[in-house]
Amino acid sequence: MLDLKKIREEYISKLNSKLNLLQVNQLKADLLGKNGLISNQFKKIGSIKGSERKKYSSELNNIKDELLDLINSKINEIEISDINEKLQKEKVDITLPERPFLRGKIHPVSQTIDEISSIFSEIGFSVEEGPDVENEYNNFTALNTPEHHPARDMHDTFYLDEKKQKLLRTHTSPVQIRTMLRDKPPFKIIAPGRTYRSDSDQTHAPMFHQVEGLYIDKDINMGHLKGCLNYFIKEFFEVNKIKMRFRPSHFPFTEPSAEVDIGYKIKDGKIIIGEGDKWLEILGCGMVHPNVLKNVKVDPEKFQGYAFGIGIDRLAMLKYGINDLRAFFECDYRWLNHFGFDPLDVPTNYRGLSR
Ligand code: 2NM
Repeated sequence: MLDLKKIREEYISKLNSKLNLLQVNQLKADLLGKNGLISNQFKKIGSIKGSERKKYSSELNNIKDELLDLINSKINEIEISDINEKLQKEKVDITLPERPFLRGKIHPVSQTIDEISSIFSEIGFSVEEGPDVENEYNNFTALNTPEHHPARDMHDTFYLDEKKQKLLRTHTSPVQIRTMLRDKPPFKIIAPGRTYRSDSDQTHAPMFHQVEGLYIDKDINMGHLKGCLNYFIKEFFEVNKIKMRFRPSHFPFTEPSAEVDIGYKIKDGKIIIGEGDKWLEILGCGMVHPNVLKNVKVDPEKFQGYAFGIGIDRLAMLKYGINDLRAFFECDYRWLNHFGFDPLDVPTNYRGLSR
């Protein structure tokens, strides 16, 4: 009994001092573990005689319960104080300003290419791509451009080797050549992408963007070409009516060839497309020359069709009110933030309606 009272007093005093969780658990093990002070007292019970035994075991159980209660409440107390300390230290300051969130913008040229591709895909054109570095056959020879044509001149073309075999494509027509050499007619494709000419001033950049179209099938004529371009221009500029004229022109790869102007006027300093008595040249086109078809092993007696080439950069400038071509390629993020497009915009049919 004396032992029990001593253990009790000693451990109550220990448990009442300032402890951490580890120390409390150590005291618990000292008392109630396999070889603990209290556990060992239980082992003595068998050797105690007569009425003493009952008294002893009841006393032992009381002390065990009392100490265990104290231990548990101590553990509880420490856990609560740990949590409170954490809450105090790791408080979130909801008055802090948010971190800047930078979201990229789609370049107006990329946006315009997406719009053009979408408009032509509505009427059955698929999109083809090819390399920027081309050979002179795909870029010139296959396109019926004679050996001494001025377009082959050093002033226009960036040649990449002495023999003038490798060059930066001067238009995207080589993509049409590649497609026609690879597949069988009919062909109904557009080829958007980067093109290069050694030309640089206020309105020309050495790298610019083009989309060319090609429709080859049985009995395709110039009427189909007019209908297609009329549809495209109306969709692109989001107008219901357009003034359009075809002027005779010349390209080595088409016969007959034409340049297309659209009507416009200036009202309150802003350009209005589709009405007015001024003309704006926007594209070149024509019926694909029989020599081109022969070069890609298509029989011009069986298949014929039209092709066209449109400069994308100026189209983008017209549609989005951008007046300096050079800004397109300066990579100025302030400019891109202003003129760029939100990548998460819901696709529309470009008349502002959700599909
Ligand atoms: C233009 C104007 C007229 C054209 C021709 C071809 C091909 F490969 F089919 F012969 N692709 N693009 C073409 C025709 C391009 O750009 C002003």
